[in-house]
Amino acid sequence: MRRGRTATWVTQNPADQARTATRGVYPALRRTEVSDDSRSIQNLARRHFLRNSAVTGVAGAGLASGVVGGVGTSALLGSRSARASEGDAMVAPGELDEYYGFWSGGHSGEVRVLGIPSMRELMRIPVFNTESATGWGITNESKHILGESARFHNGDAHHPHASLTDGRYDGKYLFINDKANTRVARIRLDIMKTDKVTTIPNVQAIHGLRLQKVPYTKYVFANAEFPIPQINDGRDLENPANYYTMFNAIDAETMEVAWQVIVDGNLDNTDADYTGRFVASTCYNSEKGMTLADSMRAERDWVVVYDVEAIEAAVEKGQFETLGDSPVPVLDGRKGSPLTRYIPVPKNPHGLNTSPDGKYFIANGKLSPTVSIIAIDKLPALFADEIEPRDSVVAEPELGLGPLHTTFDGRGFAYTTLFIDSQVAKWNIEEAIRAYNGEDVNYIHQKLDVHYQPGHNHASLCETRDADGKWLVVLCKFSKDRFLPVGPLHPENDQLIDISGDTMKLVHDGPTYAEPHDAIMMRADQLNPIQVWDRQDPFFAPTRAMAEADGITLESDNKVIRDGNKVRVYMTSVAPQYGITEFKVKQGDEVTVVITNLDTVEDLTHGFCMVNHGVSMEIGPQQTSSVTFTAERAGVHWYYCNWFCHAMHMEMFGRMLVEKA
Ligand code: CUK
Ligand code: CUA
Ligand code: CA
Repeated sequence: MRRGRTATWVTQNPADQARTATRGVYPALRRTEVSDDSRSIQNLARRHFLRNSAVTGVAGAGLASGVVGGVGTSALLGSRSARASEGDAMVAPGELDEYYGFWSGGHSGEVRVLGIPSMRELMRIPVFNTESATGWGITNESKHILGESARFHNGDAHHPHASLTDGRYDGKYLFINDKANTRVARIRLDIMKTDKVTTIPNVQAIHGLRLQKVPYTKYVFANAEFPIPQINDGRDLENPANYYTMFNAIDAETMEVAWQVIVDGNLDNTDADYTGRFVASTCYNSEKGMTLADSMRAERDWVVVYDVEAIEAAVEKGQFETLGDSPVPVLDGRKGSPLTRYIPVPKNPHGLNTSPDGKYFIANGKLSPTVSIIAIDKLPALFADEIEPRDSVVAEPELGLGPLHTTFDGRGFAYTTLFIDSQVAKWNIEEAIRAYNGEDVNYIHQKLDVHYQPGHNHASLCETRDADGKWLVVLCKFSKDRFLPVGPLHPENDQLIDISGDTMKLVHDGPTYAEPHDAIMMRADQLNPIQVWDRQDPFFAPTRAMAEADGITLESDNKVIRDGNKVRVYMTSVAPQYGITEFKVKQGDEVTVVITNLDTVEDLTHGFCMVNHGVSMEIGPQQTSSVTFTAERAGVHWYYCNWFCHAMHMEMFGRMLVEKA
């Protein structure tokens, strides 16, 4: 018991060091009375422990292991006892998690599925990356989905969000942005595969991404971050005054861009409201600076609010232009436009979060120790020009240094990450509004050290009406000393915090790779993925169409079809055998191998790997997968199954015989 506690407190020391070290980087920031005061209880406790535990932290380990019976290492004991003391974060072997977590894989370009609260990684879903195991970016099906952007092998995924109906997860889709190559992707949650990828025209670097919550996810809203010349064809290279970026709405069903709105400044994060009418984005570079210094010049930047209904009406009336070859309607939402309003907020704001009661947009100040609370019910008056933009800001509580993102427990509390302080602040929204109106009320209820430099945080179901205040994940950018060292590149540290009680309790450290940025959690009962593919699944419909044109029945035929120098090899697979174990082609032929897995058993996936050809793919139960490559070299080339499927899995092989040209 004691050991777990001690370990936690001892390792908090570097947080102080990190805080001191990073403070110098942000000279514009000042330490506030509020944050010091509100931390005093924590600080006292921590200092008390630190004084005593610098020694006992190490010595205590041995002591504790003696007491408990010398089971395993002291580190293991530490985490076990911490879990035991915090209650139900432990999910026993064979038990299932309560929540799905969907994690961005950051600049790995993928999405990961976790179980919460165990934090076990359940699956990886390749999206913008090329992936060896499933053949994503290698198979014809994935290349068809990636389209023209299949030539890119990198991605930078930040914001995974799941489709909603009436403000609740409907279990259909997950969407995610690619900042690196200006894309938005959709994942089908029934098969947990990417099924659409759209490159957004006329803009560069899709960053903030959120979904329409009400009445349903008709649109995916996506912020393009960097202003560029319009049209970006070599004109205005050295004339930044003519650079603009755009706010984008993508039709969630067709994944085509529905419309784009030109804005002033740049665009960072975004979120939608619970009426379906308003969406808001932060802008950190209202200065339209081309350098870091320029982008920090103003004391206030802004939140830009979009009136979706007004934009739709304008599109309907044809009040738009198109740019270059792109057919997408482009509307002018710059200052003075009836489609937008610009609300000044301090300073280089970052995260933008809608409270689950639908009342507020909260913009996180980053270079200001404050967050700005915008009352959504004042926005109709703002768009009617009955009030000034700043009149919609109903409070601007000081929380600490470097507020980046805020999440909610559905009980009136908000949780804001403080990047520079390496803390999460728990505060009460209504109390913060009362304090802003002059009442003497301490709206900050707790600050918890996290390890270290947190970016996003996300409480279970917080972006829906069902926010349940059970678990909070905090995605820390630095892990420093929290894990065994693995070289100069460190994992990030995604921490799980129990927020079901009055105080936040850290229950798990989760190393993750390549900066996940953001994550969501969904109740397990809100999803129902299938176990075996539907033979009519649209995922491999183009392959089925090709087979039909060749007169092939995928479910039964094992045939080689020659079409000039193109060879199509259609085969089935049943564990542990391919339907064709030998086929002959000529050197230089373009070979397409199409495999239909006839096994119907759950979890019985086959693979196909052609040795020395850079070819491998997954074929799940009842799935059809295909891959095309050139038979460049004469000789014998073995192929084999690379997903362990049967006792005779090693024997699941065949030969491609390539005749000399
Ligand atoms: S961003 Cu990375 S911590 Cu791309 Cu949502 Cu804030
Ligand atoms: Cu089929 Cu291994
Ligand atoms: Ca700025």
